[in-house]
Amino acid sequence: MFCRQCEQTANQVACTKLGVCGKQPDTAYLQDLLIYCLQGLSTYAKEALRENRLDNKVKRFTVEALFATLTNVNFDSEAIRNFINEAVKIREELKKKGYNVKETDACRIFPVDSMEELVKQGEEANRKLFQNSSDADIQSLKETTLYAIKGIAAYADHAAILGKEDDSVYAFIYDALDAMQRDGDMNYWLNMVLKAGEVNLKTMELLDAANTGKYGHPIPTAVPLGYKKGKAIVVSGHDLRDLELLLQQTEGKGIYIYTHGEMLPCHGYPELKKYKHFYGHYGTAWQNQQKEFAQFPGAILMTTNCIIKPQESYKDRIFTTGVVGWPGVKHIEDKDFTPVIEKALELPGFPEDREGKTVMVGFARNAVLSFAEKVIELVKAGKIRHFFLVGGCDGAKPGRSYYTEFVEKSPKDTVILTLACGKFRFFDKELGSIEGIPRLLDVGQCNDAYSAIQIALALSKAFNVSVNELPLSLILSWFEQKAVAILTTLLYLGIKNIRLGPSLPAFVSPNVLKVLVDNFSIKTIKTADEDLKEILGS
Ligand code: FSO
Ligand code: SF4
Repeated sequence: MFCRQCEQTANQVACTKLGVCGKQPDTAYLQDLLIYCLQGLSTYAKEALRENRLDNKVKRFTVEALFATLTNVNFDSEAIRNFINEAVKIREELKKKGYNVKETDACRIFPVDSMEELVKQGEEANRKLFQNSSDADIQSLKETTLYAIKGIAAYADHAAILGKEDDSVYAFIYDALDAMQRDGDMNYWLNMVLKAGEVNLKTMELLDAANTGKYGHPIPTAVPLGYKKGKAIVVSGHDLRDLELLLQQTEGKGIYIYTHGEMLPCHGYPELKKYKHFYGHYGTAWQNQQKEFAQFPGAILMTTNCIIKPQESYKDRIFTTGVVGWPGVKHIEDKDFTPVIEKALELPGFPEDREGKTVMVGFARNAVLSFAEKVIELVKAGKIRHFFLVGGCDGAKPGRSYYTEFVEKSPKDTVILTLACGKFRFFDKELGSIEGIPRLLDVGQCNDAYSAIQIALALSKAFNVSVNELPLSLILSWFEQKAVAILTTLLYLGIKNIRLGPSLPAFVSPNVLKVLVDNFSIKTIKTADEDLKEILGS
């Protein structure tokens, strides 16, 4: 296998024997074959969409299939095989419509029945996708585009589930997947990366409209970290609709619902927080799930990334849904969560109440902009010196303690905006407030990066300066492909001086890095002390 799509890739080069994430080589090859088949499908779908003749089911299928190949989403070879077969079936149906396309090898591949042979086809696809290029820079930019597309697909899927779609997003996905099979110079591919950023912004806007349209604008809400005596289900991943359905299906059943990881911000949405049995938050970020789920006395539901190998101690009480999969773990196909509910009722639940700390969520764009005037006043009066956006993914590497230290050491006249699961390194810290404005503002999930961008744009408008001139620094942590998509959006918006860690993507070649440094002054994190000093000048 050869996979280097995420931050924890082996030796910061590539996973070649087994994924550090637990992905088996066979599954990795099948995922590559799926991407390859999606490329072939895109060659026709692109034309069909241009002529407005593409069935919506095909669009939805495409983003789901891409989503399944993100890090920590689907480890089930059988599920990936089904996606492959479906992709080729759709491609053949489109082919029959007689579009005038320039066919590629990926337009002609047919999956074989034997799993062993199918994996061999995947090996060949892997070579073509990742090891065939004589130009490391083009390869690097093609991969950056591919991973950004995977991130876009994840956001597009979330938005589509709530009824928000836009053909321009699908059109870009098909165009880019088709283009990857062809040539193009460095400039062409640099533009493609920036275009991915533009399309991702549009996709995140759709998702923001979908979430706030359906569940209301998040409002500042205190979320208990303790628990209630009684039966329990913990929900992880990112999907608001799955949580809503579970809340509806568990109403009056004597079960408390807890969030885990990136589901924490769900407590801020009016249409979700109205459920009395939607109690609190359990645990921290995804990489701690094995320990945390083992201790949870109820059922567990994984709605999207990030699942990691379920331990024997909870394998019979964890469930997947949507595009998530793990071999041998019960998958809820039809959103009837009865098996999860029955399992929770069988299990002991928490034996007593435990009062814990609380954390605040709900500082998305609407809430923050409601006190923007006060913030501007405080900035003008010198009471707020600087804003930091400390956001992004969490992960297992020790270098990530940088982010905790950075927040702990940030001076008292600075405000920290945060989003995504990286915040679990400091989400329960008491940072106090500045004249009533909390110093730590949780904007939401990684899926809410759009909200953070809107806050930055509103501040830049209020101060009549560009975002780059604001007293704002972006301190980002990345892990998987949604973060790649967000990064391309920040580049598209011309945001400079981003500090990125804990390490640079292995798929960024030295020349591509040079372009990023020369044009966007992108930096890797140093130490918290050094970076704070460099930013604040003291
Ligand atoms: Fe974290 Fe995982 Fe949300 Fe990522 S849960 S690491 S960017 O999938 O999605 O922040
Ligand atoms: Fe390795 Fe990340 Fe790929 Fe998993 S997703 S195989 S950890 S690079």
